[in-house]
Amino acid sequence: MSENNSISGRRLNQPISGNEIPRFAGITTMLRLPHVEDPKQLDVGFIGVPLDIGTANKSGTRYGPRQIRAESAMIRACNQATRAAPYESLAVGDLGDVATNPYSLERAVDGIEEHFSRILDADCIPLAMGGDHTLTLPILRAMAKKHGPVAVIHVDGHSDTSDTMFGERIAHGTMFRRAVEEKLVNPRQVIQIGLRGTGFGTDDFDWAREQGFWNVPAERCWHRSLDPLMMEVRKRFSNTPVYLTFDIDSLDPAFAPGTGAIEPGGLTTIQGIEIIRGMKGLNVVGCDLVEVLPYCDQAGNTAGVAANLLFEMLCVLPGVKYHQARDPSSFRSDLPVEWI
Ligand SMILES: [Mn+2]
Repeated sequence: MSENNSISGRRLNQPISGNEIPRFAGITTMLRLPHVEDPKQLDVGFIGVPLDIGTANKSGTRYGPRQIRAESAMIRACNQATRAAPYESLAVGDLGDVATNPYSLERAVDGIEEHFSRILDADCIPLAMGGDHTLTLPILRAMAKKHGPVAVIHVDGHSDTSDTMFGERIAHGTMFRRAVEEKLVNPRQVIQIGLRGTGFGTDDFDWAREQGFWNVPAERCWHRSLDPLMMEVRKRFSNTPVYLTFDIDSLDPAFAPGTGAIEPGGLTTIQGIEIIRGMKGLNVVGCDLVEVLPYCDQAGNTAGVAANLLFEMLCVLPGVKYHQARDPSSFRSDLPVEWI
């Protein structure tokens, strides 16, 4: 195996550097990685899922993947804070989009499951870009076929455990109830972080709690670091395949206004990063980032934050190479260590 190959023997790809072709030029792919058709060539693949017909209110998340790709052009190859260098050990690429049926949610959902089953059969870890949150249900169906029931870290402003919406069983607020009914998840290994907002009743979140979900409301996260929470998550979710689903509306609308169901009092961007970095060491088998709505995202911040969170997800996948941190005293010994 040459040093240009990943640990699995696949060819390593490098994103196009901003010093080679300007960031505003070239064909737009996720993180300026090559567009690859065949998942067998990749350890990790980004997949766009342009879907919005599961949405209850503002539509337009079908344009989310394209906007995330556009804003991802700013992201460089290495993680300076954690010293992760994902492209040095994993073959990563952009697998393009699922051809979602724009007229039938049921058919779109079936098509997404089939698409992700093919990717999982190729032993490629999927990082999905939405798209409305409905897309997580077919991905969990594909995951359960491959891995059995998975543990889920669900970061969201909402529980998405309604029985029906407008009488429909498949919608962007019902996925996790279906996932329990279909035994795609072990309810005692589902954590929901960031839930808040008004309810149809005062007990909307109780069904999930009754199933055994670990429900961490946004209010429990206010004014504090989520590092200790993630330490507990790592203890409970070790030795099991873990799936991360990150709804961008988990973040406060101050940080991520470009989404269709905003709720004030949400997580900070910093807390979102803490959650993802806190997953390092878990057996992460896939992730998604959903509900980016470009027409409400006037400055592109929401898509830019989403792209960076997806990069952070890439950096905690099994097999990522981390460089050794430098000893702070090697820079200047008389500086206070906690501030450098
Ligand atoms: Mn959601």
